[in-house]
Amino acid sequence: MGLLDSLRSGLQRSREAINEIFYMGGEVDEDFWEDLEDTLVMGDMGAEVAMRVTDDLREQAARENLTRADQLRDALARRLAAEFPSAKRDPFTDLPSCVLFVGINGAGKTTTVGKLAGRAREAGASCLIGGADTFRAAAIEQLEVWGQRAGVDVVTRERGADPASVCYEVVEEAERRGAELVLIDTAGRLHTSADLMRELAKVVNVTRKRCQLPVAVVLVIDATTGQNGLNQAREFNDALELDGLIVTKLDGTAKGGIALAISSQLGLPIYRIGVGEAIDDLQTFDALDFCRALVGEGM
Ligand SMILES: Nc1nc2c(ncn2[C@@H]2O[C@H](COP(=O)(O)OP(=O)(O)OP(=O)(O)O)[C@@H](O)[C@H]2O)c(=O)[nH]1
Ligand SMILES: [Mg+2]
Repeated sequence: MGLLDSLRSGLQRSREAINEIFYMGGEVDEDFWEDLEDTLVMGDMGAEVAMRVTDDLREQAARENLTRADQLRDALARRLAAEFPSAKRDPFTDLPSCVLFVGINGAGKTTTVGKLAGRAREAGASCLIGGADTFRAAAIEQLEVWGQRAGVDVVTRERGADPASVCYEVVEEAERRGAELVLIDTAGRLHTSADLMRELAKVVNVTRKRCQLPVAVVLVIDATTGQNGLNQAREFNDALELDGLIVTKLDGTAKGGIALAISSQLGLPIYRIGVGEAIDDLQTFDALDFCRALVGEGM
């Protein structure tokens, strides 16, 4: 299955709901607009985005005299795509760079670090992985397995070590080696845990201060989290001033709309999307491709 296909099948739930309104009667009437707005809200996009997009599309339909629903499908995809802010800088290709991965437990941070290290290695960039998850049992081993798979060295310390000092050492080692891309994995934590968020802020501050490479802080978010994802992202952003997002598990039964809600409401670009558990299951985010997969391209 191609990458776009796995995204398409992952976004099936959203697409089926949207398909329904596009095929109900085929006519664009008052019911159509109401159903469209409701469907977008149900797809986790958030009421604000849903309303704004529906209003704009309604204006476009009037202006261009579009009366059949099927004429509006691509316009909807384009309008949704316009909600995503684009990245000023891609921290994984605009090198040198140091990236810290943060997020709640199980979001896919470690896996994403492994996938990105594999890409960097393939592209011939000198990459180093830092393991600042000294908290969870077996976290270091898991990261080392990914390092081996990707062919990239992992710098870490023993379990229980202070994560901020691990980052300090990772950055020092990266400088010694002249690494162009440093990927630092951190321990998962709930956005509601004040102590752990403070600890993470310290990790970020130390790295930003100590590192001479441009530092990006990336929130890894599981697309299947639904509406709670927006609260999560807001808390992480308030505490750490995020640079951007990576949305994982878009191959699952995700509705996908949460990616749009977070990116658009917090003004954060999506750098990559995860579409599976294997090393190659990572895609560069393309807003229009994503929205076409979300909306469907007609039959
Ligand atoms: N289907 C799918 N599974 C994924 C994806 N990314 C990660 N996973 C799976 O999600 C689970 C958790 O991934 P991890 O990378 O360990 O997540 P983490 O954020 O590092 O977790 P903690 O370190 O415990 O906070 C693993 O089983 C991964 O294989 C993805 O894009 N698609
Ligand atoms: Mg992890």
